[in-house]
Amino acid sequence: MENLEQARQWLAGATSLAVLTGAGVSAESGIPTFRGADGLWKDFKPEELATPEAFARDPRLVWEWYNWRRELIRKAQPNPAHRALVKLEIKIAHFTLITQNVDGLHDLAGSGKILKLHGDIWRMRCTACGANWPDRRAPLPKLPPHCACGGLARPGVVWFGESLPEGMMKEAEHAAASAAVFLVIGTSAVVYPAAGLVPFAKHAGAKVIEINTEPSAVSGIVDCALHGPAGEILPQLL
Ligand code: BJW
Ligand code: ZN
Repeated sequence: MENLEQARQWLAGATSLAVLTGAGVSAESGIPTFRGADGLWKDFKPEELATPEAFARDPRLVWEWYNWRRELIRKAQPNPAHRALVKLEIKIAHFTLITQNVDGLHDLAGSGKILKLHGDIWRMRCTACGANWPDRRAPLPKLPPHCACGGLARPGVVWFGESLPEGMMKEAEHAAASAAVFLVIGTSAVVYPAAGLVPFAKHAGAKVIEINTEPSAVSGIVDCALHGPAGEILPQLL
């Protein structure tokens, strides 16, 4: 049976679905991915900027990267892939959306509960008092931004070496373990613990379907690999 038809059948029969998305799901909205040819900013790799050490060394440089990304994201709109996931949430009784993305495009498309493993680029956190607050300004008027207490503010995201938001991996694992179908979309699946959800779901018995333009680190273990842009493939699965 053709892969697309197989995936369609598994989804049509599923009452529980967990979805893991990565940067590729927002690529067709014009937001660059992290890795690959377009994934670099001024020759820095994400591993060199998305760390607490980089921020401690040069908060302004790290904020310049986030400011640039906030400006790009602010202009972006959800694409057919984000919208197809909203339709799946309406259709399937037990649905969990797990995302590594911080761009907020799943929210904008209308998805309900979203497990944001790596935080939210539209939130700030004070490195001095721990306060956290929303801020949608792009560009920011002054870099680096500060908290009302005078402390240095940082983006409300999860950097390498930092823990994910409390309890969130447990919720994601619960969803992966109880899903009949696990959809993994637009992620290179090299960043942990998020990438570990794929073998976790597979071992728990889910049918794993991948949508990606390229092979990823988990392509070898998925049950069905659909090669192409998420915005074109996902709507065909409904
Ligand atoms: C398309 C497409 C289209 C394009 N359609 N597809 C186990 C083993 C080894 C290492 C570790 C481990 N456990 C933990 C680690 C360390 C580390 C880690 O994973 N390192 C690896 C890189 C080796 N992990 C951590 O540090 C994590 N924390 C943690 O584990 O805490 C516990 C702990 C604490 C202290 C000590 C030890 C443990 C935290 C990870 C945080 C990641 N943060 C970032 C930045 C977030 C904020 C921001 O956005 O600025 O998250 S890094 C960056 O990578 C971002 C992404 O969410 C993440 C994943 O990237 P993603 O989404 O996969 O994007 P790409 O670009 O890689 O891939 C895009 C894909 O789309 C490609 O495949 C394309 O082909 C595809 N595509 N167009 C469909 N149209
Ligand atoms: Zn503060």
